[in-house]
Amino acid sequence: MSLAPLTQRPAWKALQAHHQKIQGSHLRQLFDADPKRGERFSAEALGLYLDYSKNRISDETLKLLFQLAEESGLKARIEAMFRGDKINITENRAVLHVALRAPKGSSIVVDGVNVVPEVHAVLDKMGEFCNKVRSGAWKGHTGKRIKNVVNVGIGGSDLGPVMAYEALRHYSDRNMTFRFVSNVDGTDFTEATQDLDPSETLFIISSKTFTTLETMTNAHSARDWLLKGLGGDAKAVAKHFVAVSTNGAKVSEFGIDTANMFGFWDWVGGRYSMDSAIGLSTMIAVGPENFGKMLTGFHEMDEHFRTTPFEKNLPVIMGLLSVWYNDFFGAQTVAVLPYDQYLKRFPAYLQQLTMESNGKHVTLDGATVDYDTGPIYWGEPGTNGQHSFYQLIHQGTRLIPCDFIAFGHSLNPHGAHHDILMANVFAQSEALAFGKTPEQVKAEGTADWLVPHRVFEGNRPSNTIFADKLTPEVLGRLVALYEHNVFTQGAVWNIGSFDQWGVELGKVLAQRIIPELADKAEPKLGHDSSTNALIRRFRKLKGL
Ligand code: G6Q
Repeated sequence: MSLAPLTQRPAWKALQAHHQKIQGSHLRQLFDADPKRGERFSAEALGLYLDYSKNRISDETLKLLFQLAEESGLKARIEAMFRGDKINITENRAVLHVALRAPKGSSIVVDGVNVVPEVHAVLDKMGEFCNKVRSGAWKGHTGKRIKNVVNVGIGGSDLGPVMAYEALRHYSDRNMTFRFVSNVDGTDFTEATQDLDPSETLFIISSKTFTTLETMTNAHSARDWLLKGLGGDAKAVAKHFVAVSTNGAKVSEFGIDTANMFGFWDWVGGRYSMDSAIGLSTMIAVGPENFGKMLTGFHEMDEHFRTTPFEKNLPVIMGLLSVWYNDFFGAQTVAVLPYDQYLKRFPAYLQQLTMESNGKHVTLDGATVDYDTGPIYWGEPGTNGQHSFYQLIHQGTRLIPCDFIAFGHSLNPHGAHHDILMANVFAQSEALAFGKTPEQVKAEGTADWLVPHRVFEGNRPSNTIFADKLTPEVLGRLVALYEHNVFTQGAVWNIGSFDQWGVELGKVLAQRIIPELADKAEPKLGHDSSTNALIRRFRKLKGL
């Protein structure tokens, strides 16, 4: 379908005019004018309640944003993704993370093949393997059971597994230790393994391509570490290494038996792969049943996104609100603030999901955009952030839309802790929206000179996502909510959300520099004067 350029679409133009009118309105006025606003501007699905009333919007804003989604062909794009069309056009690939959680018996066809049975075959194989490891039936080279699992991967092959392990730790086998090695900095590997016994340690080498420099470097160090610890018998590798990859040839070359390889497909993007075999560490930690529940949660959100009218569609609403702030208010970031310690790695996970997907400056047709795309996502769990960067959100000069995530029940109830936690999350969105006027500050007896410092302007927008408690299903729904939120944004901006060419240049340049750092003979450096000087200084420090 050929689309009008974004800034030429009627809804875009109408939103520009509308923004002029609404930007002067304060959330105080908007709430005063409609006593039911707090309930009216909410949507609920699958146990996730989204309160989006504390946004700088009116019924008219929403109407125009939904119209923009229509004019942007969002519906057709959603259908194209679910149908398995090759919507990742720069890599000529389908984008089918939704197939990873499709129930047994359903059908999604890619290049004439129904991929759902393949997905379930891998899940079954993962399940069998996990059960063997968890029960102790899988023995290490010296006959001991596996107590430690180390996932070696980076980017999409690391951030999802780390986040999911932390998020679902409550459900994990506490007799086992899980570690994650990603950085090529040798410190990461050393610290992750220094207290582990090699005879009880299993490495999962997670790499779609099995060529990624960081992961291969760490994988080789892991093999050296293991062989050194177990007396050098190369046969030990078979019992202590498994692979998650799409590249069987490279896996064999490394020395891992492909019987112990768990596959996935080129239609799974790295940052969308935590529910594929890349989640093997998650499955070992929480068991196949809980992993299955997480997949059910993902699938439920997929169906919600695919079938629900935009007005009630959680990812669509959130995606459009991001567009609203990003493009009309000039907001550069979105803060994600989970009020649950188990979600401490969720913002880091979202950084990749959102910014690698929508950090693009050309449209699908290759034209340079004349509007802003992907906002910067960041955050920390509450309440820690409150004692750190919230100051700027409350009283700084920048507009920072916030997503608060909260739960009705703690997984670790402890006296008054949960009430205190929840009081804080409710208080923060209230303070951001309504602030404190000079009159209110003065009425407290504050000296005149101090008043400006103690005024809170308010009118700072936020969403609150509220669920009962953090279960595997809820985690699946939450991640899929953000995946489809990102999809919605990308569809409006008409950009390719599923490639990541921007990570290539640095990789190529690093490969060129590696020998220049190691050469015994002074290399002839052909970089700019800054890079040349840095390389020379490093070589000097190395004593070369
Ligand atoms: C994610 C990216 C990227 C990728 C890593 C690891 O969408 O593609 O983060 O996941 O570069 O790649 P491998 O799994 O191939 O090692």
